[in-house]
Formats: sequence, structure tokens, C-alpha cells
Amino acid sequence: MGLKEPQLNELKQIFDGTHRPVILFDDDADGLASFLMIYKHIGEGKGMPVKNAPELGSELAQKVNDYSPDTVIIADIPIVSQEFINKVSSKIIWIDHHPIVERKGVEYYNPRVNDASDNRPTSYWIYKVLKENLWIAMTGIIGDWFLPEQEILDDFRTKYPDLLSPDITKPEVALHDSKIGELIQIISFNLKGKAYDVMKSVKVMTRVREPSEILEQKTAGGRFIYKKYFKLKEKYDALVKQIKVAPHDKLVVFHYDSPDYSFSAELSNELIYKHPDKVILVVWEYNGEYKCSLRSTKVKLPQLIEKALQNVNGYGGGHDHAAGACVKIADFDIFVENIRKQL
Ligand SMILES: [Mn+2]
Repeated sequence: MGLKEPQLNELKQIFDGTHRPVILFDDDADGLASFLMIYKHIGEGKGMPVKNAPELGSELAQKVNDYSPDTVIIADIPIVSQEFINKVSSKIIWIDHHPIVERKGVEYYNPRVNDASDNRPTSYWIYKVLKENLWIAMTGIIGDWFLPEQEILDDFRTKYPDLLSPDITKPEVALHDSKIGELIQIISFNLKGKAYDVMKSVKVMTRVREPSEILEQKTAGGRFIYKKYFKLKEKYDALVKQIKVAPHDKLVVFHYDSPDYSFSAELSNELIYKHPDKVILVVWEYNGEYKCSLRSTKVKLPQLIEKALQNVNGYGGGHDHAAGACVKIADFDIFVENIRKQL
């Protein structure tokens, strides 16, 4: 059931009555799609992608206040500190679908409040509110491994018959074997790299009206987005070629080196799609730590990670079948051993 009709109406009124928002969003396809739909509806405001941070800290509050927004909209960000909320001068709306967080001084919209098992993506709910820019909504929804209800799918296929064939019924197939999947990868790759470059891509994305502008490079903006993707795609494909999977090993560990760009989410998603019977662990070195991206289809990852971290310097968590961990380099071998013991 998720967000109820009155809540969707409330959100519509908030979006209609907002003229100068700051929109903070997670730097993935779901976060960006949420931002784009809200921004395009309001036609004004400032978007701030939140990079590599599961938690929105207080240092951002000053930056937000400097813009003097009438409303601060937080989209698809799992954790916001109470300190941040206290320091922001304007009204805060927080729309998310991660595990529920209790905070004061914020209007919180999370489908899990009404139904613990409903974690449909943020962009899905924003589409339900605004019913505009369906193609953008679909990049966010499928990017988070969901497919919406038939009515929305039918709408999408009627408008964009080339992007998603009717025989695709699973989100992971849509993500890895369709034109909409390619578009999601293009968008995700544009969210990688230096903050300045990411902001440039985000700005260009606010002016793209149709997916063909990007997929067929029909406009200057579309070409810009595609070009950045193409450059990174070469690096990504070279990494994919290095992956070795041992047939009898239940765990696939892939340790890759890419100082400027993290491809962990894409690599681990692709690996679990190709090897659904295994547990995937993709590792990237960042700031003197190993950042781990885990995927599985059966094993519940939060429990697996918690146990594996018991005598290890690190932290982690996430969804049942898509999660992450951060481990000190010196403890990494123990961490892997602890995972193996449980499989
Ligand atoms: Mn999300």
C-alpha cells in the first residue's frame, strides 16, 4: 500500500506551492530521477546530489541555508542527521524508501511507515504524485530493481515501444537487457567522478526532454550525456574483462583498481545477474579503506555482513540482496574468511 492517497495529495500541494526549493538527492538513478521530476515540475530551485554519503551531515546545512530556499526537499537519502535538520532554517520534506528513521522537525514520507514490506523506490512515489516525465520515473524505478504496476508499464511501452519489450517481466532483465537499461547505465555513469562534472551532467539532464536525445544523440545536451558515458564505458568494459569466476566457489570476489571512478554498483549488479547462484563481493579501495559492494539472490546480506564484521574493523549493512560494507585494509582477509564460513 505504501504512501496513501492523502499523502500523495499532500505532496502534490507541497510541490505546487514551492517556488525556490533546495533538492538534496542520492547520487544514483532513483535519486536523480526523483530530483529531475520535482525540479521539472517546479521549474526553479537548486539540486544537490549527495555523493558517497549514506548520512546527510550538518556541514551541508550552511550551504542549504545560503540559498534561502522556501522548502528543502530530501529525496532517496537513507539517513539525515538531527543536527542537519536543526540547522536548516526552512521547512524540510523528506521522501525516502529505506528503513524508517525517527527525526523531529521534518515531514517524513516513507512507504514503510504504512507497510513494512513496501520499499518501492522514491521515484515511483514522486511519479504517483506528479504523473509527469514517465521515462525519467522509469530510469529511477528500474535503476532500483523494481518494475511498477501493469498500468504504468503499459503507458510506458505505448509511449516508448523501443525501450522495454513486452516479454520483459523482471527488473534485472530490464536493467541488463533493454534500451531503458542502457539509458539507466548512461545516467549512472554521468553521476560518477568529480562533483563539478557531476553537477554539469545534472544541469544538462534538467534540459533533456526525451530519451532519444541521449540514446540517439539528437540534441547537444543528449550528446554531452552520451559522450561522458562512452568515455567511462570503455573503462568499465575493461574491468568486466578482468573478472574471473570459479565454477565451484560460492563467493565471487572481484577487487578492482579505478582511482577516480567507482563502478562497484554496476559491477556487482552485472555479476549477480550473470551468476544468480553466488554471493558477489566487489571491492574498491577508497581513502585507505576497502569499500565493498555485496549482492546475492538468496542469502540475507545484512545478517551475513553483521556476523562477518564481528572481529573486524569496519561497518556495513543495506538491503537483503544488495548491501555494502567498509573494511580496514588490514582486516579484509578476515572479513572474506568470515563470509566464506557462513556460505
Ligand atoms: Mn532509492
